[in-house]
Amino acid sequence: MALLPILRYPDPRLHKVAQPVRVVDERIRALAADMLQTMRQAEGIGLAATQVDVHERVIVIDVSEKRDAPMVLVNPELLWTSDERVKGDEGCLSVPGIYDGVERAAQVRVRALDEHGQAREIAADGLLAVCIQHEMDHLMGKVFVEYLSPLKRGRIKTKLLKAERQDVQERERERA
Ligand code: K1U
Ligand code: ZN
Repeated sequence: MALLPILRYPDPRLHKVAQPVRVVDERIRALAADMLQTMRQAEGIGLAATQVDVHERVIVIDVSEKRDAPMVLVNPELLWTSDERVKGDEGCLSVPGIYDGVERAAQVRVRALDEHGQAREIAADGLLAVCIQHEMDHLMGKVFVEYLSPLKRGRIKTKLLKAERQDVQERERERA
């Protein structure tokens, strides 16, 4: 298994649209295992392949309290979303340190393949429903900050670009 680098907003690769997986094989199982390890190490509850610069429709999620119930969703499709909406704060491993309110469907039904290529249907509410929608947005090239006002988004972009520049300078100082 390997830890994968997570792309950071505003990296343009976060806006690529992921392609369907043709076959769920060892390559996809290895990708999912690496993504789960990366998600756990970053203390996230979800991760989309887009965020690790792989543009295929794979997401991993674990919203369980003990983080011991991982889910792998390949080629996820939303079958149904409730009319009821909920607004809650979201974070994103590609937008570190930023949390803001996003409105989502309160309940969803999703069809996906698991890591063995078996078709599954999942009925979700609460944090799982929110996380599924957040990760499926990533596969469509959408980052949660795009739901925020242009003013907020601009401030977030500036802040993260500044942090990125500081990181680069720090690494250069360490190497010198
Ligand atoms: O996609 C990602 O970057 C992962 C993201 C998923 C997510 C979090 C909150 C709402 C919707 C989707 C994260 O895991 S960020 C970390 C985080 O916010 C969190 C961590 C532990 C418990 C609860 C939230
Ligand atoms: Zn995210």
